[in-house]
Amino acid sequence: MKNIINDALKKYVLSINNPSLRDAIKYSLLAGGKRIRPILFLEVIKSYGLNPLDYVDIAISLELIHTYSLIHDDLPSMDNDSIRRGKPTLHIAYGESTAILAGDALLTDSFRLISSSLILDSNIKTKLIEVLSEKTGSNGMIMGQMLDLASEGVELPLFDLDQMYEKKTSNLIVASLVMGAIVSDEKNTQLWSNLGFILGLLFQIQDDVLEETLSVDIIGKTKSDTIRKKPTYVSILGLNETKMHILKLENEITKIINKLKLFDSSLYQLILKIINRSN
Ligand code: GRG
Repeated sequence: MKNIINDALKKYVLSINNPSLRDAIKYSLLAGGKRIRPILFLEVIKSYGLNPLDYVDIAISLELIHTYSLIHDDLPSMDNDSIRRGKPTLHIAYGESTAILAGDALLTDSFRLISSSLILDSNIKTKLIEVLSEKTGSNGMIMGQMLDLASEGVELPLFDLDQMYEKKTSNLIVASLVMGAIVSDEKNTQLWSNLGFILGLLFQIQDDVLEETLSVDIIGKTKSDTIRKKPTYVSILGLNETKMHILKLENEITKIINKLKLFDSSLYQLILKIINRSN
C-alpha cells in the first residue's frame, strides 16, 4: 500500500507547475512519512472487498492535509521546530513564506483531489468533503492546534488533554476511517468513527511515550513538547500509568475490531503495527 501511495504522491508533485513550490512540496511530502492515514483509508476499502487502487487520489488527499498540518505546526510562529521526518523543517530549508504557501497549497489541493475523482458520484464526494472539512476545520484539527498552543506551560486536567488530543490527532484518523466507510459501507460509520477516535488517542499518547523514551535521531523530529513545556500524558500521569492507559485503549480497540468482524483483516494487522510502533 505504501508504494502505491508514494507513487501517487510523486505524480501529484509533478502536477505542480511552479518549480520552487514543486521543490518545496516534494521536500516535505516525499520525505518518508509513515503514510498511516492514507493506508488506513485504503485498508477500510479493502476490508469490504473493493479495489483500493480505484481510490488512491482520495487516499493521498489525507496525506496532503496531514503534511500541511506538520509544515504549519513547525513554523516559527507555532512550534518553531527544526527537524521533521529526519530532515531540517521546510521553513528552514526553503524559507518561511514558501513553507506557508506549500502548506496552503497542500490543504487546497487536498479538496481538489476529492472533488475531481472520476470514480465517485457527486453525492459521495460531497460527503467525503464534508467529513474531511469538519474534522480538520475550525471545530476540528485547527481547534486542536489552538488548544495545543494555549497549553504551553499550563497544567491541564486529563479531560482537557484528551479533548486536545481528540481534536489535533484523532480527528484526521477518524476522517480516514469514516471516509473509507462512506465509500464502502455507510451503515457502520459510527463504529469506524469510534475506532478512529480511540486509535488516534492511543497514537498521540504513544507519541508522548516515544518523545520521553527515544532520541531525536530515532523519532526524526524535535522534542518540542518537552522544550515548550507542554502538558503530555507522561508529564501528568508518569510513564507507568501512561503505559497502563495505552493498554486500556488497546482493549477498547479490540472490542470494536470484534464488532466489525475484522480479526482476519490486513487492517487489523496494520492497527497492531500502529499500536506497537517505535517511531
Ligand atoms: C493546522 C497548523 C495545524 C496544526 C494542526 C496535526 C497538528 C495540529 C500538528 C502537527 C503536529 C502534531 C503533534 C500532530 C499530532 C499528530 C502526530 C503525532 C503527528 C505525527 O504524525 P506521524 O507520526 O508523522 O504519522 P509522519 O511523519 O510519519 O507522517
